[in-house]
Amino acid sequence: MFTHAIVRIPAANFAEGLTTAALGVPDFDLVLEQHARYCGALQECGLDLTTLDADLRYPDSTFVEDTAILTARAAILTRPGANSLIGEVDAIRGAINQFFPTAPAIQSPGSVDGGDICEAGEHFFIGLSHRTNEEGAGQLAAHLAGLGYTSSTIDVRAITSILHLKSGISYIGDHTIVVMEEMAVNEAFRALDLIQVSLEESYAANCVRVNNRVLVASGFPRLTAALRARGFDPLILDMSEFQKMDGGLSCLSLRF
Ligand code: CIR
Repeated sequence: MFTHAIVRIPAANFAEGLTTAALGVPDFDLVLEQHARYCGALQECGLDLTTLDADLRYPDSTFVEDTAILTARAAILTRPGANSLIGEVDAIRGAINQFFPTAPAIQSPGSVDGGDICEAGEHFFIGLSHRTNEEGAGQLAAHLAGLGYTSSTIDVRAITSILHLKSGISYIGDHTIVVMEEMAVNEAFRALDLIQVSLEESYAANCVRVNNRVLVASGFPRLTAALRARGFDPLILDMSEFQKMDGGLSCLSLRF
């Protein structure tokens, strides 16, 4: 069970962040509205929120997930793989240290984005992407091993439609993993129950289990129905403006 989450209000220059999506410019009023609804959903799931002020120095800083890996045993600060994001770690360190006073960090030349790290119980899948490199993955695996967790890497560099590992998979508890079609045959998931996301619904593969609910992006009826059929309780959120900046549901909070 999670009890807390850290979120950051989107900055007014949100649209200047990094993106590969060709979905148009985000409407900032709608960004704020969708973010507020997202925060409300976390509270509905029983979480206390630490809400950080908007930070104009970092247009992507509302995507707090990329700055840290929070586990039940300890936190590890990342070193994001895009230059414009690196300073975000110092900007959030104080908030994380309030809950995790000693958090080691990934060191150069290693790079890790939190979006590449998928916790699945005692095991962590570490995505090798254009943001998370082998050195960073190795450092993270060593930290996790020190905490008693196992880990393995999954190379997603050839899957051009996703930014991070978790753009394509989500572990939602109960031995169940939601997986986009391109990754469904991956041996890494053979011990888990799979919910396969169809090609047209790929964006929805980034969903988030928060206590008794699963946050799911709106507009993806097949995945929503598949979750309900397995006994999960989807909480649907409009993510249109975050999708324009390559962001998904998991990116918008650090949950612990
Ligand atoms: C970026 O490119 O870094 C942001 N525009 C999107 C980050 C999304 N983060 C995530 O999936 N964890």
